[in-house]
Amino acid sequence: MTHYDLVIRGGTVATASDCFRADVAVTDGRIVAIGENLGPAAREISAEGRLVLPGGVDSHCHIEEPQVGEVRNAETFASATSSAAAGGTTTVISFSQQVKGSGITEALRDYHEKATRALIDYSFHLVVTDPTDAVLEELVPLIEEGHRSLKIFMTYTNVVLDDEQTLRVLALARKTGALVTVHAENHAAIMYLTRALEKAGLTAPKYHAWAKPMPVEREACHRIIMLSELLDVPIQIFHVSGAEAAEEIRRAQNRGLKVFGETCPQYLMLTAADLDRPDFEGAKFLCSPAPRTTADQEALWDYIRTGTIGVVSSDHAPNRFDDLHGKKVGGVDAPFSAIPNGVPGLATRLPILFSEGVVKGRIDLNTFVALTAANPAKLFGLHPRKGTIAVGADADIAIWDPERKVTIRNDMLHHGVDYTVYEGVEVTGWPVMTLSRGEVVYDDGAVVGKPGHGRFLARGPYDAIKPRGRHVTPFDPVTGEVETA
Ligand code: DUC
Ligand code: ZN
Ligand code: ZN
Repeated sequence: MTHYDLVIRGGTVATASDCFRADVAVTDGRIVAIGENLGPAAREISAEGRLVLPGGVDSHCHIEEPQVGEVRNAETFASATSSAAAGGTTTVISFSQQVKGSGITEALRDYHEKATRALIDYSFHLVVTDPTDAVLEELVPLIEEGHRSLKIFMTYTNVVLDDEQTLRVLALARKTGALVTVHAENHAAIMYLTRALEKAGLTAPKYHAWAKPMPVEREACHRIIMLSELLDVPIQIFHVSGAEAAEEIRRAQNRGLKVFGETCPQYLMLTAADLDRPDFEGAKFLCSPAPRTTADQEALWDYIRTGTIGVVSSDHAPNRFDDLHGKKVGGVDAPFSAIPNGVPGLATRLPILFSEGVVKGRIDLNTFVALTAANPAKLFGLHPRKGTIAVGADADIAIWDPERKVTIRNDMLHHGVDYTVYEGVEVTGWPVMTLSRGEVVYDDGAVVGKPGHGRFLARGPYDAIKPRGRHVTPFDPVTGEVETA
């Protein structure tokens, strides 16, 4: 007689806090038992010599976003989630865009429709580009129905918010219970530097890093921290690229503020020198914030180890390279300011971090699980359903061969992009099987999941988004109340 739908036998289970040898039993898509010598199951998978890890939670990826001008997002939900699964990730959080001047609801409904083709579970951040009274009102029921995170930009023409608009979004997040995620760079400074570089004839991809130097990121981090402190709203700062920006977050955290930091593998692996590769190849590495220095990379590892940076996401930005709707939208002589920003990374996020982090001794295995699964799940209200191996959790599991040596090639990544910034990089450790709610979606090189298996994850109110209840003055600017002594 079988007891379970599935047992994964004899692996080393690792969570954000523990590491132990055990069988993991699954029934109806959930983990129902963890222990030694669990009873028989309809399907048995041997994990001898393997690691059994929670599937990754990638809380920052750009998937099937609407075309902007001539620039096309190279993924569908089917391709992007295939790629995620191939890299051991089982949950993605992507972005529903508000087109300035139009509402949010319709775009969100369209986006939900597209996402029904996902192979793995997903949730959305709502991008707010135009926080008018009407838009803010429209957001309330959308947040309440489970879209518990907003995204705002401090740069990029067409989407940038000024400080007053930012405060309006922060206030709404406090009132309704949502986390605000932030792209932090100083827009006016970037525009000024870009124009000055163009005037000087310095327009090759490498000058992207000169138009967006660290001070523009550091200042924006400082400012968004100040604005969020004024209204007592938790925030996450996206894609921290180096020491000075991370230091702003550390100082805020030391003062007790709920400011969370994220970085991405590209900031641990690339430097500004990569933008200087010949034949327009530098465009492949162009992302914002810009890649920095090797000293910044080492500093980021320190900020990861000490917990200032708690999440490593991909910021998967699927612009094809050899494509007039991708990196070459402005031609191969285009100035850096006309090159779409971003690098792909859904499939490589976990193997790069495992190899560079765990195998090279920079972080331990529990920290790896925390950074890539447990922490993003907690920060975005998905824990303990996602991000851990525990009885009652969804059976989202990645089985790893910790010793497998793989030379990364674009054609093994199952994404819609025609390049990877890690082409030819050798890593140690690779996921050999990925399960989403107990279904195998990736099996040793082959994506075997079905589009439509993935489900939307509605998120209720949760701990990380609770305000601290402390105000800069006795006046709470969000509620209008005055504290009495
Ligand atoms: N920067 C962004 O802000 N978004 C997508 C990719 C990138 O590099
Ligand atoms: Zn960004
Ligand atoms: Zn992004």
